[in-house]
Amino acid sequence: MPKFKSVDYYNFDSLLTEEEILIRETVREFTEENIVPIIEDHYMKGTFPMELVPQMAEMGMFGATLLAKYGCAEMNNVAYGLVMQELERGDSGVRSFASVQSSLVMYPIYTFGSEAQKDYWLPLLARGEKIGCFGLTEPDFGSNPGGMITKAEDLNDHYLLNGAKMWITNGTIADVAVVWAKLNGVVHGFLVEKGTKGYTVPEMKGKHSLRASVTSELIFEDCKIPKENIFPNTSGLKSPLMCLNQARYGIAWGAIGAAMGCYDTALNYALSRIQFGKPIAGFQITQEKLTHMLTEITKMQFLTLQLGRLKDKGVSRFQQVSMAKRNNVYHALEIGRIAREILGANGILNEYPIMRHTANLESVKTYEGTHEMHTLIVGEDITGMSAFE
Ligand code: TGC
Ligand code: FAD
Repeated sequence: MPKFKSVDYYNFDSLLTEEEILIRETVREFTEENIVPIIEDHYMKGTFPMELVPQMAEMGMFGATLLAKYGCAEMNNVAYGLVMQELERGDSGVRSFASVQSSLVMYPIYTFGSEAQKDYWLPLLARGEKIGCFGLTEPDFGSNPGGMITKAEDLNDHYLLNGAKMWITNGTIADVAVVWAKLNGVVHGFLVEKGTKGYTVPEMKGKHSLRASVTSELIFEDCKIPKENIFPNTSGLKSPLMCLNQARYGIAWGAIGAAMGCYDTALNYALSRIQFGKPIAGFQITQEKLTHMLTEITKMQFLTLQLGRLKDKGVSRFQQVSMAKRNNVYHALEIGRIAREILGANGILNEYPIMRHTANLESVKTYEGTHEMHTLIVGEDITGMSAFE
């Protein structure tokens, strides 16, 4: 297959700094050399490519926006977003791994943790020597996490944790889980370490999507959690929702990468596949498809760049993050499906990345708030009326 060519129809790069471009190019090369050659094999086997983790850590991909004193790269949010874009052009599972480690594990430790929790965990997580996961969703509470039933009791010298989480990315391979549970009816965050008695982490099997990613249940049966493992600085459900903003932001960028991968593959294929005596790229219907794909990618780029700039200034709002996650994943999935059409039967083969990206995006559309949840979040913002209940 021809080497991936940058998708930049509107001179998007002129809005980036040299450093942002350099970071993007470095990760693009990493993806090309290290993810693309191995990912189909992992996807078919249903395994996560752990061999990528040390190099991802070395390149500063974990907790990339956090402080250097914890071993992090102190990138701005736009550079971080571009990293997510390039990783997801490789595979949504690899981007998910980096998202969870950064936005859902390191961010809450950094934001809500004690000094001791930060000093101990952040450097280890940044170096990829420890892996984390984030447990919010429960079997009976997905879109409505506020209803969670996982419960902690204060037994003076420790907390006792009971309950279950489901659909947890990295669960089985994680050394530490950030677990959200109710203590006296209020949501709090706890660090649950691998090996804690009563804590089991069965891997969930049978996925047709995100196969190169570990997804697990977390089960807590009378787990004794040391007192020092509660986050001291949380404020109810709002705290896990703040973590979701970070991850949703990364997903908005990541979806652009998956869409670019599908578009680039479809364009190359259309230029070389001959039917009725000419390349299928020369038929009007194919051109309409390519035009639609490129237009949507271009719109995504500008929406997300502006969101990143607002975030860097500290003025982005969570509803804006919802709009970008909703829009970009929706159109990335649409682009994946159109790309599959352009490749005809070849579109279903794992020789091309399209079916994998498209299947992955089905999960991405659901996790971190479903498309419908983001519609209602923006809808409430516009109208002042909540339509959740
Ligand atoms: P609600 O009353 O609306 O909110 C409670 C308080 O939180 C505030 N808030 C937020 N703050 C920061 N960021 C956000 N995104 C926020 N959303 C709400 C809100 O203003 C309120 O503050 P205050 O001061 O008034 O108390 O809460 P609700 O229970 O009605 O929930 C609303 C809803 C639906 C928006 C929320 O529950 C939601 O977002 N549901 C979707 C659940 C979800 O996204 N789960 C994701 C699980 S993690 C995951 O999927 C990881 S995938 C990992 C990977 O592999 O990449
Ligand atoms: P439900 O909430 O049961 O929703 C089912 C359908 O009903 C959806 O279409 C939804 O939009 C719709 N719906 C629900 N309520 C309303 C309403 N009020 N109005 C209109 N429509 C509504 N969670 C974590 O905590 N950590 C993780 O690391 C994690 N990783 C994941 C990895 C994968 C591969 C997947 C698939 C999920 C992961 N999740 C994780 C869980 C994910 O966040 C949830 O699946 C998601 O929030 C939706 O919850 P649900 O699947 O229970 O769907």
